[in-house]
Amino acid sequence: MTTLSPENRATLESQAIELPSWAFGNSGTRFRVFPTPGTARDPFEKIADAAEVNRVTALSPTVALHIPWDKVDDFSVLRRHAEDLGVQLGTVNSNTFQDEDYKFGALTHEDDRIRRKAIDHHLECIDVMDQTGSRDLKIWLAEGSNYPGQADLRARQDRLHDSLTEIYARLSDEQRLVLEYKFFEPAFYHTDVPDWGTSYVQVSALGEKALVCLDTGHHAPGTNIEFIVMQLLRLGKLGSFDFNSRFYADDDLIVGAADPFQLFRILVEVIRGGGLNSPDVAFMLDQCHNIEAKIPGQIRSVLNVQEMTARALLLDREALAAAQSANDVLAANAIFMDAFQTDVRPALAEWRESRGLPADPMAAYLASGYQQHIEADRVGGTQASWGA
Ligand code: PSV
Ligand code: MN
Repeated sequence: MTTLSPENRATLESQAIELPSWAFGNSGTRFRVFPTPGTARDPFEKIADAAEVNRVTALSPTVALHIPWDKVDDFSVLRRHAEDLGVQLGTVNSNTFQDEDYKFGALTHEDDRIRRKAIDHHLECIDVMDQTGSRDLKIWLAEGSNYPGQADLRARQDRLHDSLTEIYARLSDEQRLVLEYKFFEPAFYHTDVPDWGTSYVQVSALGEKALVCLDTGHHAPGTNIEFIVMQLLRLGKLGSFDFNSRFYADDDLIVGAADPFQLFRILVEVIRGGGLNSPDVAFMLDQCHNIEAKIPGQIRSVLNVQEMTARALLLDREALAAAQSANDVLAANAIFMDAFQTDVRPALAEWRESRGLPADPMAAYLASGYQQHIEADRVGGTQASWGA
């Protein structure tokens, strides 16, 4: 059986993967949102569900919020609720994609009134961060156009810069802004932040507290994502990950499910670039569980990241460096594949037990009775949903 060195155990013990509150609400596609028994009905219940994931894995000490989905009267009460359950509130996500006013843009809008409204929404998100103790404001913009000629691409970049400058100015010294890019959807011809280069250009113009967020589902098929990871780490501008996996578009499936090898390659570059357990890089999930049970779906996700991290830590970097400098193509590739092909599951199970955690967190959750409890208990009210 493969064993984990004390050094690798220490690295794995510090690993933290933030959970998205919205993973615990119902979701679906534009065709149908499916309800599931026991789904959380408010942010308090979402956080309780997230805390279950952390209880059996010790991998997810923080939960990201989405505003206004997770708006509550008093965020200090939500914060205490989280802390009582052993977790903390994390990244605050803004939302300018569900308001009628934003049909033609938000931070890029040509109408000053609408742009003002969108900027104010972000300032409100920072007010929330002050109360929750969150460090990061994550901005994803659903802005763009559907038809060539529809929009002045250049003017929109300039307005985006102006809007972001105002939002950035409101951040405290401890807070950061991360700008997420996505090459299409909901706009189909152009989006205003389509790629890492545009995000990099925009955040670089703001200052040190502005960084790029890389969502693994936001690239054209075939994109070499690990190259982007390498480059952003090299530039000191990788602020966070939104992990998920995809077969076709922005599928938001369980990370590591569609392409485990890609996740491995990404984590190899994360480690190579000093991004693992670095305070500068936040690891988050951005997923939806449309048809599978949500809490086990999140457990599976964080375990997938842990497993691939363990495999990436096994990479014999010295041997790899030697093979690379000798231009020994096949030896280098074999060393790389050896690490990827290693089954670390028994070693991880044994290590978990040695720390007083369940060897098999999925089984422990299913045996805990929590699922039965929420299904019986959460009757009535409106189940939380991805906006629908
Ligand atoms: C957009 O597709 C996105 O990746 C952004 O992060 C949003 O906040 C999130 O999905 C909503 O699920
Ligand atoms: Mn995302």
